[in-house]
Amino acid sequence: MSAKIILVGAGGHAKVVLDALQAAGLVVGGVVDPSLAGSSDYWRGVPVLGDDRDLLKLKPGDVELVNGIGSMPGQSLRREIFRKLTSAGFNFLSVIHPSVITGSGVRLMASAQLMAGAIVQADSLVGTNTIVNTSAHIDHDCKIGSDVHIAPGVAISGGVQIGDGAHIGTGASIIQGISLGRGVVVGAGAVVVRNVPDNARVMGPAPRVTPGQGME
Ligand code: JB2
Repeated sequence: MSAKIILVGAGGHAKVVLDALQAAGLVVGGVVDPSLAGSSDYWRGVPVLGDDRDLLKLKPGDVELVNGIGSMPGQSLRREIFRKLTSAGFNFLSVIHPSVITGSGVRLMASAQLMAGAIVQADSLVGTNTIVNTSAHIDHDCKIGSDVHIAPGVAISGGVQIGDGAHIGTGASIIQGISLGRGVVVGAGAVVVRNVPDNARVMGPAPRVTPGQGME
């Protein structure tokens, strides 16, 4: 009998991950989230098993986990939960929405997640526990590190390297051959045209808001 799939977390990112799993024809047997423990029997049709303490009562070999926690700059929960549960012997599945396009030679590490519309071209690598979010595009020969979040609509050209723990904000663009260091944060809509050192920030264009004229 195949191992039962359990989703860790039941927030916004978990909804997207659950949809991807179900679109791929997989059955999610349970979800653990402190916000649901003791208050709900089901979440989006998935049985609520409780919180992580209830998960830790299970035998790691009987279940496959999926990381439903997202990540934003400064948030380490997704990484912490992945490390805690893998240290406890649990295995995390990678998630690939059926609409994803991957080229030849693409390598996905454990718990890498490719959401709907993502494209990863030839010989690129997506690191452990990394999210390539909705409609993000990664071209050939890129190396995306672990615990990275490539936010929706990001465009990354060929030969780009992105260090562990980086966050590439919604709709940002990175030209070919650029290296971004560990922990780099690229703001929404930014265009990166030169290398970025560890932990540096590249901010996008400052939006300019002008007061509305009301209904014409
Ligand atoms: O220790 C925990 C824990 N701490 C919080 N264990 C488990 N199993 N779950 C935990 N949670 C749960 O994570 C919270 O109760 C909550 O239900 C969920 C976080 O949901 P939230 O909607 O706040 O964020 P998210 O992580 O799903 O999504 C973030 O990242 C995505 C990439 C948001 O910023 C999204 O907008 C973004 N798209």
